[in-house]
Amino acid sequence: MSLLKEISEFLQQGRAKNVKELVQKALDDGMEPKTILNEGLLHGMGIVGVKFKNNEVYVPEVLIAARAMNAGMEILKPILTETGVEAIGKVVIGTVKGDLHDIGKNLVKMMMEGSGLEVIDLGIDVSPEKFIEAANEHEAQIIACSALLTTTMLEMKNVVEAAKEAGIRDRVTVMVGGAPVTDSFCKSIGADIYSPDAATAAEEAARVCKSA
Ligand code: B1M
Repeated sequence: MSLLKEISEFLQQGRAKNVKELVQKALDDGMEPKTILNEGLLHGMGIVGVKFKNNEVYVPEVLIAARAMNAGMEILKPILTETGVEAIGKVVIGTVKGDLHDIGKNLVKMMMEGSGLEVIDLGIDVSPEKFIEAANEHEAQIIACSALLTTTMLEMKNVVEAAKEAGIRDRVTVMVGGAPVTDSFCKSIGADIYSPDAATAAEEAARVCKSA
């Protein structure tokens, strides 16, 4: 079995220690970090997602797989984020109110840091008020919202509205993303940028800050 397939399999089984060891081995063998992420870790998580949807696995198994995913990401993070340059801008990021999914958000954060941005991570279940408070406190150019549920993505509109009410809408760019989010949804709620994946989100955020 190839190393990437083994990483994917161990992740699906929730074997964090094995995932960690094999990610390290893949790096030592000279494999590209992005290949390990996409074809090993994300491949495994994708299969868990399909099984979850089909009721073949349940919340505990998904949580254990998520823990294995994070263990692998811990090894990749320093390599994906090393830039050695001064921050080009500040981003406040969080998963919206009512939503506890943070793997995608963590990935976006990691990629943004790798693009030279300073990222203030507010975690999960973040209220619109908290996004605004942090954007003000840190003088961030970007508020980045992640949502994984069709119910919680509606909270993104409240973040846009809260920015308007706080009088900061014209100086802050609101970025949105997450599996159920689309470009047309982004436009419909008056947010600025939708990105389908972490790498694109990082590129877009860096573009915004460089052109500011
Ligand atoms: Co949840 N869950 N979950 N879950 N879960 C989904 C999202 C679901 C699609 C599963 C399914 O039914 N197929 C479904 C949502 C259905 C819907 O609303 N359409 C679902 C459900 C229903 C639920 C619960 C309600 C289940 C229950 O309790 N009955 C519950 C809700 C809890 C809550 O949030 N209030 C729940 C709970 C959980 C766990 C806690 C068990 C766990 C989360 C653990 C954690 O995050 N620490 C979990 C997981 C892991 C998943 C799946 C399997 C995987 C999500 C994931 O991490 N994917 C997911 C099924 C799936 O997506 N296939 C599912 C990997 C991650 C890298 O992808 O987050 O999409 P993603 O991020 C991508 C892009 O979307 C993008 O970049 C990343 C890739 O580059 N991106 C952005 C993300 N944020 C961005 C922001 C940006 C730009 C891009 O700009 C700011």
